[in-house]
Amino acid sequence: MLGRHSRIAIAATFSTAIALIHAAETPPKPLYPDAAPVCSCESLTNVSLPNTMIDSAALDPSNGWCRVTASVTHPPSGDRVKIFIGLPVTNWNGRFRGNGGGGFSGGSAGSLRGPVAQGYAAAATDTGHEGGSGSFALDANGRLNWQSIVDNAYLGIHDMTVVGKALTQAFYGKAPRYSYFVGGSTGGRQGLMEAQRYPNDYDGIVSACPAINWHRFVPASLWPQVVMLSMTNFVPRSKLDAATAAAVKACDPVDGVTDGVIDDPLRCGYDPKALVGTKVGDETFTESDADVIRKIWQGPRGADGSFMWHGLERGADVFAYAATGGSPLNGRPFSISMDYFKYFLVQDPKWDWTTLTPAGFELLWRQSVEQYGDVIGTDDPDLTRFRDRGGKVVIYHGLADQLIPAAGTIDYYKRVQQQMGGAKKTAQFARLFLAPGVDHGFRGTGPTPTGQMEAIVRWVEEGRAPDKLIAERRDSNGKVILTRPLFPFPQVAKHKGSGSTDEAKNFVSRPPAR
Ligand SMILES: [Ca+2]
Repeated sequence: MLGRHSRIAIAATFSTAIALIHAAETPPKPLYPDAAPVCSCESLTNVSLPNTMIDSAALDPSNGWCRVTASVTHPPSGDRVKIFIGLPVTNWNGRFRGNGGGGFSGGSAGSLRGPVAQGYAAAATDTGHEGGSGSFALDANGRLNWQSIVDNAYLGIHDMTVVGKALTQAFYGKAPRYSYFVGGSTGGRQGLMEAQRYPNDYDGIVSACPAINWHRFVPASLWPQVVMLSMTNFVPRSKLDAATAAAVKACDPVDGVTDGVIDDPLRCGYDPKALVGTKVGDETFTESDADVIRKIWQGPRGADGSFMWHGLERGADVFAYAATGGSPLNGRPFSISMDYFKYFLVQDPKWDWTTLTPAGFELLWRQSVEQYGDVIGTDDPDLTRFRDRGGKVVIYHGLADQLIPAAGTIDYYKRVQQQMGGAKKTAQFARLFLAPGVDHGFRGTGPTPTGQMEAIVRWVEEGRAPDKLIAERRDSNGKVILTRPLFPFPQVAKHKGSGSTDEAKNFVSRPPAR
């Protein structure tokens, strides 16, 4: 029987990756020390904004904030983008903060708690539909609902930002001095979409494990199932885990520190054929098993061998996408990928994925690139307008991400560098930090990145760019037991050769080994 709980945990990871961002945050200092509301919370229902309905505005008795809900529509469509806003009554810090969602969920009111407690005027949105299903892509007649798709892809977050800032200004009598967007996974994608499409919305963006390249990587995430189905070999978790463990064992020491973490998985070429003939539990690892795992790591390829998309890095948990179990063994596609095929590509909620051939998969993948690239791809490297208005962005990604291959984010960042005048010029406003050994929720054998929010605030408000982030591991009592620096891509952290490998100060920034 397949572990139902592990599937739920993975889905939760996809949407709550960003929760970790708040863990070690220090509240930023207030920009307007005498800031106070200039009107009652309830009176915000009278604020008039185009195509916007203020549904409610009231003090929340549980925490004393002013809570507002609003809806935006786009005539002649009858769509309804719901917006949640939290305004601190006593300790507004002078800033606005937009908060991202996860998976197909645009965001939630629950995400406001942390930011508002820190004094931000904060907003989130459902981007036009409730819940985490992709079914909103089809209307009642089973046809593509483009308004709904566009609301989710980019328009909802922009609406949220416009309405959120306007209500902030109405409540305090002055506009927020700085605005930040923070999100992970889909939220990371939403942040970069804002930089690409609405560059005036935010001064600073924190984009964690961004679900950019959506039109390529989301359909690509069905690839492990396509491989196993077409080879009639659903590989059990024990063998997938054995291959991951063997790859880690082989490539871990290459970075100079044997700690169970592959610092640079993109240069790990471990081939699972080394396992062929060995025993994994009661079973023998076969040639075909090696083939399946090799193809999952490689990523989807066309019938002619052409590159389609990146696979998972060695060291990432292959089981997340394979999800094999049951008797006889079969696989279960990742829910977001499955919804995308059903509602966006095949446009048939009853579609049976087990009818899919590699050729059919390739066709649907190409349809995705063609049909949705401009809408939700979020891979436009031209950030000129964002840079020119003074915008700054911190992107970070776990190198053992089991849901979004980090290689896709690296690929995007390199294209930004190319488009924006090279590595140096790009580093003046956009930096990428790769975190070895951590997954989509920034958990794992490696330490968890911290201080991203402080980094972006310092960069935007004081002009001090982050030269590193510190990743840390804590024990069960919350005590920090290991720290490691993360340097801006492409630099990597290299142990000096002396001193504890558990202390960040013993690592220096180096170009990656080639
Ligand atoms: Ca290592």
